[in-house]
Amino acid sequence: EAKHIAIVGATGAVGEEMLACLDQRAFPISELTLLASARSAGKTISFQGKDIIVKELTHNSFDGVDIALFAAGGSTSLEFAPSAAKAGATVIDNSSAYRMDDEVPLIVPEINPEAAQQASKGIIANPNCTTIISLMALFPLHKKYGLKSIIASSYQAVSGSGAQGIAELKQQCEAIAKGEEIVSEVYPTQIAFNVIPQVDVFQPDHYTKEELKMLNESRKILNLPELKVTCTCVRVPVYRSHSVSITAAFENEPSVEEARGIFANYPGVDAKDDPSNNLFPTPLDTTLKDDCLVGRIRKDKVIDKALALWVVGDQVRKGAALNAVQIAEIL
Ligand code: A2P
Ligand code: 11C
Repeated sequence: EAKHIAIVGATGAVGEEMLACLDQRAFPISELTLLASARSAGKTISFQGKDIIVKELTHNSFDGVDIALFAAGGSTSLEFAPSAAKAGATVIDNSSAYRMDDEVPLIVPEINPEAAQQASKGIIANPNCTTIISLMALFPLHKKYGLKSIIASSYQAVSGSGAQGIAELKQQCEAIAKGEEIVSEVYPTQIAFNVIPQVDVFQPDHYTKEELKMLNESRKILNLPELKVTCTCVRVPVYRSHSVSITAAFENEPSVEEARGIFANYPGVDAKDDPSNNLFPTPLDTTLKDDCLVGRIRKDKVIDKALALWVVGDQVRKGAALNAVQIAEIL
């Protein structure tokens, strides 16, 4: 049965990708409501040959809406998601606002689709992008070997910061090429030709919020409350696709050959791993692609019963928009 879909943040980087995913997956839509801030009200966005006028988000935006996809940041979700749920819509929220709420399922469809039954508040949360991409590689291994711990470093694209992050990298690259002044507003320092070991804000324990999302969200999605996770999240001057370098330790001895086969046979992930031919995935390989790619798979030389690996995924797509649309498909 076709659904009335609303997108909150339709003019943003993730909202735009949600539209592309709905279209490409031929999601059955009876009506499409596009919402953003007052700044965008009146703009038109074309979808499947029709021009749709963007409306300003208000508490009364959700009459008749079946599924509301939220991609306008945490404060907008906190303020407006309850109104959408009250109007009878199921909210799929891309922000971090509700992820750790016990009454809100946190879902990666390839991992825990059954959790969608427990949306008692009418809200389902879409996990953090770095966490989704990491778990797309780790979950199939967990099923086989039993995951015990994760040590990770991320290499995160500027589109993770939305349209403004993309604009800042572009401005800086162009300005540097011309010998002009750079503008740094989104990031604490220059991102072009640099890397910045801070994603999201610092917490009292000197981890950043993004790093703690990897810990807390992985535990919730995998239902492994004792899972150990340590992570350093780094912003890199890449437009799109996050990469994560991971050492994962297991209960049972893993095998490199077997791991490659596991990825080849699991939906949403694939192996691209052939050191003898210099084959490994890079962010450009997954840009605009649905699947996450895993390479550099090897036995870790420090940690027992552990694999080192490199996973890459389009974080605007699988890390955000696609994952949200896949949750809508479960509904
Ligand atoms: P707008 O384009 O009108 O500012 P991004 O993540 O790429 O920065 O996009 C953020 C999205 O969230 C945009 O669509 C933006 O709309 C929307 N947005 C931001 N703040 C609000 C708000 N207070 N109310 C509704 N939409 C908002
Ligand atoms: C980034 N991962 O790349 C962030 C963006 O909790 O989903 C998304 C933040 C989140 O900056």
